[in-house]
Amino acid sequence: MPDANTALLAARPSQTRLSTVTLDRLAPDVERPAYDRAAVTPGIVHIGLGAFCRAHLATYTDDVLATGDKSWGIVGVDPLSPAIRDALKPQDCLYTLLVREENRDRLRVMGSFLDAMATADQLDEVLALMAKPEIRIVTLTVTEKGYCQDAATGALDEAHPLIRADLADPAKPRSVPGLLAEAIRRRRAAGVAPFTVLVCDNLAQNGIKVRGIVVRYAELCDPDLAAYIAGQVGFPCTMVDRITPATQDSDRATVEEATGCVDAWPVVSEPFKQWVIEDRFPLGRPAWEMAGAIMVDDVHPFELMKLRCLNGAHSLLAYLSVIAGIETIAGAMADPQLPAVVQRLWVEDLIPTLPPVPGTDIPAYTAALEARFRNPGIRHRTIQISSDGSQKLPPRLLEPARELFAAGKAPRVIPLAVAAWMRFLLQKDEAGTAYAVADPMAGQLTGIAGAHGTDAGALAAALFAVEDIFDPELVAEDAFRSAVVRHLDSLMRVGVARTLTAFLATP
Ligand code: CS2
Repeated sequence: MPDANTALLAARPSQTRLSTVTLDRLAPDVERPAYDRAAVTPGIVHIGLGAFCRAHLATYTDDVLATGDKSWGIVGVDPLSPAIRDALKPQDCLYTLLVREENRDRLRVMGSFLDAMATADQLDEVLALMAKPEIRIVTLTVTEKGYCQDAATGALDEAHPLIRADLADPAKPRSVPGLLAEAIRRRRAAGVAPFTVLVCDNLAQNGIKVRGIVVRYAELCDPDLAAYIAGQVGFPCTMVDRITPATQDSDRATVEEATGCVDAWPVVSEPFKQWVIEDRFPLGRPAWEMAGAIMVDDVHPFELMKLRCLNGAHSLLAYLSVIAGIETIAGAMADPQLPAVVQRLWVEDLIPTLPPVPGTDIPAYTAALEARFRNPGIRHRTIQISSDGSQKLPPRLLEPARELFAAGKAPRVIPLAVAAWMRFLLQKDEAGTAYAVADPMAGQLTGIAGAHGTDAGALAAALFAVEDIFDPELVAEDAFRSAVVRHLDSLMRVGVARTLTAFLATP
């Protein structure tokens, strides 16, 4: 990650930096915190300081703070690098959210993050904060791979290097499961009731899964703590949604021009946002429903709909687009064929796997998704979405494929998405331009791709054997294997456009 802070300030030394004292110098149409930030106290520690939480959790919480409940400020913790902390601290953790609608931009300075830390050089401080009684919720956006899971089963990957290191020295955790377990251990030792853990990443049954991961981690280092976590700590499931592409330098320039202040790390998002949360918070929670969150007893139907229809379609579009040299999701939706392929993915393979979703008309939901994908103001790069396929494919596409086979049907479009991912692992698009595969399993996966090159059958067979990704039950289905190989062979021989033409010609 670039050190935006240093680069930007060096480039524009005379400009006004966004901060508490410069808030009143912002352009008049910029929305700013409608409450006295100095009176707000922290109630939430958020792990993972990327763009998504700063567009989503931060907005809902900012709205709650504006209603007068001052006890739910957020302290952000970066478990990877200090870069975002270092960008935010000199601006008193204020930053600009640039909401891009089709015809206009809306700017809002967010105040709900009160402080920012990084475990790289502040681990003790972070653990001490997490042990304080006023911290009642720990929220997380660390991406799928951040939980050190085996993606195919969702269980703790006990051989993960960070997990092995943490098990050898649990008081100095570097992994997310290790951090949560150690913080809960410290609270328990101090007689402080445990915080609620709210996982805001795109995992199926995210709370249940991460609870299993943390309990298993604790079993391996402190079985008594494991029993305590299993019995006492709440991990409600939640569905989160807001399309938030990674910030580009051009966004920084747009924000500076529109607000009149330099912001080292603004965030760009679409207008839409959705949050569905299981209402199980023993130590209380912000009244997020006042900001539009939906509190329910069971998140599962909502989560399946979003994870499959939105994220599954994103993955399909991302792999086909990267190979074809299409840079953004909006660009993919302007392709003559890709929107029709996405429609078929929804109608033929994904919607049939969904249970009824309370209060939701699923065809209207996918129609709205299509409009969101087309938003020309959002430059959501397909290479960004292509990252971590080993973690994303199982919940988004492989699990629904398995369910279709279990119901006696064969998926029609999912094999094409899987083939596109396999072709993507060759690290060269159709024009011969090289790109890097970003994935925790990149070494193994690109090694396999390199060894089998252009032999579709051999490449698919070698990848199907990777049980961390593929459920053996699914790859035992001949119809699945042969469809993937057929599409992969076509993608390699004739490319994306002709493969899609042939695909769309078949009923
Ligand atoms: C995307 C998600 O990068 C990806 O894999 O599918 O980040 C997606 O944009 C969000 O989940 C939308 O809520």
